[in-house]
Amino acid sequence: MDQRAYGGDSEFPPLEPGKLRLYGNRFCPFTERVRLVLAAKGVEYEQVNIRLRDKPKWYLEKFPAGRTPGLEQDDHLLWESIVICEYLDETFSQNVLFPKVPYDKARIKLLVSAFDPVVPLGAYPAYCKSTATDKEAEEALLTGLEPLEAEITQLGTPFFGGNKPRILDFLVWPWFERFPAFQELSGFHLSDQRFPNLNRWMERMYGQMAVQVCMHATQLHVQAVQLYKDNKSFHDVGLD
Ligand SMILES: N[C@@H](CCC(=O)N[C@@H](CS)C(=O)NCC(=O)O)C(=O)O
Repeated sequence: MDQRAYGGDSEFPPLEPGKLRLYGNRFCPFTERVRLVLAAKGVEYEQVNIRLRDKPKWYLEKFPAGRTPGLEQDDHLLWESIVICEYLDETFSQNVLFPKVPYDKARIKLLVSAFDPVVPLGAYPAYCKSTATDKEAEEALLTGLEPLEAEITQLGTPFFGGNKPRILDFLVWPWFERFPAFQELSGFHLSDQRFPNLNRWMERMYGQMAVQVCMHATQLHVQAVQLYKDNKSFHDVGLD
């Protein structure tokens, strides 16, 4: 994943026939969802990173919405992290991550469709941009995490997926990986009183191979968040 990002005037990097390519960016949590799924399933792929504020023209031609992640293989093009994760889970049969039972699968989709507009697309970016004194942004983020604390408490299992992480663990993890950076920058933390089971879950997730392969160290997230906050380019931080 540690490739420099392609910008507006770059040439399209040729794609070999049959090769699975993930377009993303080193700090995009939605791209990380897909990387976690690929790592958990042991699927080989290449990652091409793109600059989000200076998107390559060829990227916009392939993916008019212009967001990351995007997936390309031969004449197949897919976007939207959950769609891509489900496609990959069905295409590569090893270590199935989505539940087979339709009701269980539907419930996970409901949880994620409630989580995404609140935490990933609302509270988290707002908190990233906020200051240490912005208690309102902090509370919005914490409130958005409560349904997950309720879910893991009710399940009573080590992971959302049971005895090992499965799809819900991987879909929500990228935001949790970034919380220690927030803690360092502004004291944000999940208190044990309010989030006892999510805290234990986080500790277990750090021990998972897929997480270890995909994660950045907290210091790198700290640098990326600081640059994002200052409207500066963060894509290649740590590669210099
Ligand atoms: N719902 C999308 C969200 C993807 C998303 O917002 N990606 C961000 C990067 S982390 C992006 O591409 N932002 C640039 C833009 O919206 O122009 C998904 O799940 O894939």
